[in-house]
Amino acid sequence: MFSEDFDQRIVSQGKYFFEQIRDEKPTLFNTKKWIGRTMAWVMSNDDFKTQLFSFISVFPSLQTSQALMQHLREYFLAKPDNLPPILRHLMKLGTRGGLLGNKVLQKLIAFNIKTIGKQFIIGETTFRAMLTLENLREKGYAFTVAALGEKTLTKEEEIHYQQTYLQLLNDMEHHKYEWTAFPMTGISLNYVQDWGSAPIMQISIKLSGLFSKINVMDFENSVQEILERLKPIYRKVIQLEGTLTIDMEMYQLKNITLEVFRRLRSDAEFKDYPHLGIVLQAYLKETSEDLSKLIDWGKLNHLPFEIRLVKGAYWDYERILAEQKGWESPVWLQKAQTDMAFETLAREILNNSNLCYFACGSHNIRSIASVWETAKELGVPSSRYEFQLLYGMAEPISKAIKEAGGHVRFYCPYGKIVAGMGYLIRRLIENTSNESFLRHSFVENLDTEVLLQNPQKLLKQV
Ligand code: 2OP
Repeated sequence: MFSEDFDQRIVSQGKYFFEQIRDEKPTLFNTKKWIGRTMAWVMSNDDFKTQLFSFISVFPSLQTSQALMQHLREYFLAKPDNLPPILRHLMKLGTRGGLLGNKVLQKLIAFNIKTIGKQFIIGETTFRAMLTLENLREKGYAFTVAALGEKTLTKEEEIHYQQTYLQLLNDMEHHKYEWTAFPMTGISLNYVQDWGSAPIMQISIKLSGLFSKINVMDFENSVQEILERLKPIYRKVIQLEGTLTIDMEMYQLKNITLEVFRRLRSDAEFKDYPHLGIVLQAYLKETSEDLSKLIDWGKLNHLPFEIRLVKGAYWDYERILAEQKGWESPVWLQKAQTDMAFETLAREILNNSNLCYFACGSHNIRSIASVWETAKELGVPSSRYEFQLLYGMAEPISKAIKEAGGHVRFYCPYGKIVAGMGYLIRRLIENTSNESFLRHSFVENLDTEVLLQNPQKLLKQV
């Protein structure tokens, strides 16, 4: 499958993207901004990083300042030298100054977490969120909105998560005829589809939020419960002529997620509507087989659908869990293996572009350029694929793709920051990871030749 000539085209396209953004830095790594300085600090302190992540994850449950101080001590005071100077100072104040010091410290931490949140979240209220979406559309970017709060524990919270989506869709409905679709070839043909074929109103959802007791040991019941809550949401999406994409979460939930997707797609009520999407994660060893099966299933039943291909956001979790339990790891352990799988899977999907609309979900310019060139080589019409990036992650890259004529959509989380802690931690972990493409590109300024190297070649070298 490997051809030197084709690889050269990928590298050239990648270099072209890099040239377009030579002098730009994502806000995340811009050390003139507070968030950039925080990221730089976190990246340079591995110990602090571990402490910070575990701290942020318990932050929402710390209601009183005493509890907060106790945790701070537990997490940070064991190794005070790891703390940034300002925090060290405040810790002292907190320990000495009693209630007042605690309050100041609590406010400061809450403020810092809010600032990180603002970077990745389009708004804490639907009103704010709508303004951001409008703003994105004015700049030529499409969106898929995801409500935060996937971590539900009770039935009330599950219903609340469902209602949040229904409310969101109601608000989106007000804009249905207000937002003009992005044109396909210079002329806008209709009001409901971008670039000639992609619905404007798009949402993404995590199934675990709809049923907290989701469990493979209770497979059929989990599928039923989820479908029951998901159907009203999908009905509303269809009324808006939109797209619903089902996110992929932890490996344990994968087969339930795929089953819910198939049942919803083939349900008698919905089977004539093609805009239902599923996410596949390239880091899972099983994805290649899952993809083949999905494609066969779609062909057999004449059911076109959409696929967002991503690398996967739960890598550390999957690896550690498998290690603890003594299972074989479900994820590829080397980054290059995932990167290579991504290119192979993308080709497979693009090869079936009549059946599958393809969304390339990556911030890695090598992966993006590879999809770009593969689509060109296979003659896939531009109305059958797009590029998706996370809101707040890699502004220069989205700009480069858009300016080269690519279709760009942002994954846009919205909701209260406390509900988004899991999401924020996943973003912090991936952006400060030693293997992060964005970090390599914009912080360490690695050579483009290295950044654009074929992962297959890289693996051979290893
Ligand atoms: C996540 O929630 C983007 O769905 C991905 O981490």
